[in-house]
Amino acid sequence: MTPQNIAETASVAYRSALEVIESVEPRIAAATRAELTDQRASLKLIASENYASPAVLLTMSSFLSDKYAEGTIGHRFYAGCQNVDTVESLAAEHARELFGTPYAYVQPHSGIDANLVAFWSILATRVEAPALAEAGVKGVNDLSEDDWEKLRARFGQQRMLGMSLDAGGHLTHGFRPNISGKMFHQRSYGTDPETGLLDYDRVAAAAREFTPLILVAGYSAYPRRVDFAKMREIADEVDATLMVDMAHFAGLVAGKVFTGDEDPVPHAHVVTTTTHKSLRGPRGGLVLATSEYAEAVDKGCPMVLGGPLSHVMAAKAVALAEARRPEFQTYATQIAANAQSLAEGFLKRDAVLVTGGTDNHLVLLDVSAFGLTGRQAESALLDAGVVTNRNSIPQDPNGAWYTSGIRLGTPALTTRGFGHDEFDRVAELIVDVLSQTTADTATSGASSKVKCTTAEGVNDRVRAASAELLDKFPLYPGLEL
Ligand code: DSN
Repeated sequence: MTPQNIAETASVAYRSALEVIESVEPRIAAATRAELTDQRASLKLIASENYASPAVLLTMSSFLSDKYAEGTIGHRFYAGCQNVDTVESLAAEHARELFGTPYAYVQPHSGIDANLVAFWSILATRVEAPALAEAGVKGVNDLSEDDWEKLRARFGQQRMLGMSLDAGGHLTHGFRPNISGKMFHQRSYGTDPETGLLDYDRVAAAAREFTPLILVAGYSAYPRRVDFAKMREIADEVDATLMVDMAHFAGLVAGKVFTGDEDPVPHAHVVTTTTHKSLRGPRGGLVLATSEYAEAVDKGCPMVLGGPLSHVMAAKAVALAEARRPEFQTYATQIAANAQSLAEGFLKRDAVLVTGGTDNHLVLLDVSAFGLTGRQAESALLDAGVVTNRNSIPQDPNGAWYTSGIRLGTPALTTRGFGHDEFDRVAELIVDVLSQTTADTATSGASSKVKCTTAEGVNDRVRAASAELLDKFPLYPGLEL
């Protein structure tokens, strides 16, 4: 099918679907239409968002949703799962081929779920299996009450080392507000206070001192690449399992922008990701593992996960098939090139970037240089039609709620077709808004970190300029609701 045929056929499919939905709950049909209108009209710079293809989106709207299929391929707790087996096998095969890994598990419903499966697989392999062997039994039901209590105590003693939140790490890497922080004793490694860059000697020193069971690498707000070969050396030295959460940059791995030591798959024992960020698939997660951990990962449902979302696994298969096409490599290369253009656009306008730039898909702008908190910058930009999210910067004086940074990513607008000139213009528009926004100093306490005012006329000017850019690169061109 040509792109034009696809758009026309998808238009018919969406219009028909919305008419059916409208007959039951018109407000849902209206909100769905409004979401497309809003997404079409805004500059989407949230680093973790993207636009999936009509093929991916349509795949999720199917009868596969109605089937229960707890268990794994060929080994389900329900009868009649032959089609789900086909779907899950295809998604796993595409993932294995795309990432060059012996084993892929495509059931996780999200990134958090994928990480929970990974944590469980490491605990099962490194804590539970040796305890069962020591006791000379096959399963936990065969353990005596005493041995069971000892095993439970051993689970509670395990340690995890991950990147600190303000350096760009993720909440699920052992932080207290997340279940991972309650499961593990946690310590974090930060970045060099001068450069903002990962310092592998510091990571190694922290690993030697803390001797974690799990060394977590990966980030959601670090604008640089990671040397996973070095991280593996550190893990091996302290007998830790290296787990990489590549949720943010999976598209750059799939698209062969990150290769060699920057590709986590050959180096990590377990790799997790979401499928909807730079990978441009449906919302969901997946886990890749070496054969040592595969058996435990395969028991993710019902150990950690509820019944698989078969319609979403089908959409993962479609998205992964797309990511195996040569044009996905072009797309991934453009994501990184566009992040460079965005960073250069800021730097030439004297804005301050954490680490001084980027070499992945995101840029972290320090908005304290504009006299604003991240919260103020986020809302000022939103008023001008620029969708971003606030984010902590290293040693952030404003904490994780108000923050001093704005995180900006290029995957979504690259999907629309933006290139160097457009991202330079985006930097110009953002600097235009932020340099003409002032914090509301008349207020005190929390309000002083929230309230701000943008000079008259700026928002209208920026909205008009954005509309001009967006009109050149329509979202889902030809798709009419
Ligand atoms: N919510 C994702 C992000 O924005 O980075 C990660 O959880």
